[in-house]
Formats: sequence, structure tokens, C-alpha cells
Amino acid sequence: MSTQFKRVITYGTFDLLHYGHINLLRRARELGDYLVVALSTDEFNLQKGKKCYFSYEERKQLVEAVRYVDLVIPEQTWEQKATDVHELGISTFVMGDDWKGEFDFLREEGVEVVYLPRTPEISTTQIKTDLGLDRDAQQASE
Ligand code: C2G
Repeated sequence: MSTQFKRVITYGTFDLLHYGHINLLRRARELGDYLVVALSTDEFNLQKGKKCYFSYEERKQLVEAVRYVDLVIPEQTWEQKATDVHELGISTFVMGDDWKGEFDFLREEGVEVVYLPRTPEISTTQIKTDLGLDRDAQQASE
């Protein structure tokens, strides 16, 4: 029986927060006692090639309101993960399995790395397309 207070972290944009995100956050929180979400800033999203509907502050407000989330910090670079896990005393790093294998290097930092199955059929891109919000996607499908 582990008595250690386990801190978990996950990273993402979480734009147009939907039930796929909530499923991820719930399962991540269930792996420990405390969940940190490193939320991609608007500037970092430009590096990721993502154009968000909601701003960082709006996405932060939404993610902070999720019962499974204890702390939201900014994700500003790809490289901050190894520092974050030490500074925040993280024991478990979680991502959806679309990232499977990408962050295994964190195991060298003594962190458990867990990839969870994505929730099928839902994505921010799908929502934008269904609502006709994503002209790029629309043009691509024409
Ligand atoms: N997710 C999921 N099921 C979905 C959609 C998303 O489980 N249907 C998960 C993703 O796998 C990810 C998290 O929800 O773990 C957040 O998704 P995004 O906001 O798309 O995150 P992403 O842009 O992949 O950012 O440094 C890592 C990046 O910041 C990850």
C-alpha cells in the first residue's frame, strides 16, 4: 500500500474543452492524488501549428473548473517537461496514446510515463469542422 502523495502531470491545448479531454483528465487524476495540467500558451500553440478558438486565459479558466484538476501551469516550450517534473515533484506523466513513445525519455528522470487510449470520434478539429468553423478543413474537403 503506497502512502506516497502522488502528483500527476499532463500537457495539452484543451481548446473547445470536450468529453475526450475530460476522460483523459479523469483517468490521469485516478493515477494519483493531485493533477497538474500544463496548458499550452497561445504562443506555444503557434509553434505547434494550432490556432485556438479560446485564448490561454479562457482555456485556463475552463480547465481549472474541471473537478479532476488541481493546478494549471503554462506550457511554453517542448523542453520544459524534464524541469517541470522535478520542480513539481511529479511521479507520473500522462498523455493520450496519440503521443505513444514520444515522451519515454522522461522515464530516465525517474517518472512513470503512461499513455492512455484516446476517446474515439471526438476532437477539437472535428467540432470545428462540424460547426463549419474550420475553413481550412472545409477547403481541404472540397
Ligand atoms: N485527447 C483524448 N481524446 C480525444 C482528444 C484528446 O484523450 N478525443 C487527449 C490527448 O491525447 C491529449 C489531451 O487530450 O493527451 C489534450 O489534447 P490536445 O489539447 O489536443 O493536446 P495536444 O495538442 O496533443 O498537446 O507537449 C504536449 C502537447 O502540448 C500535447
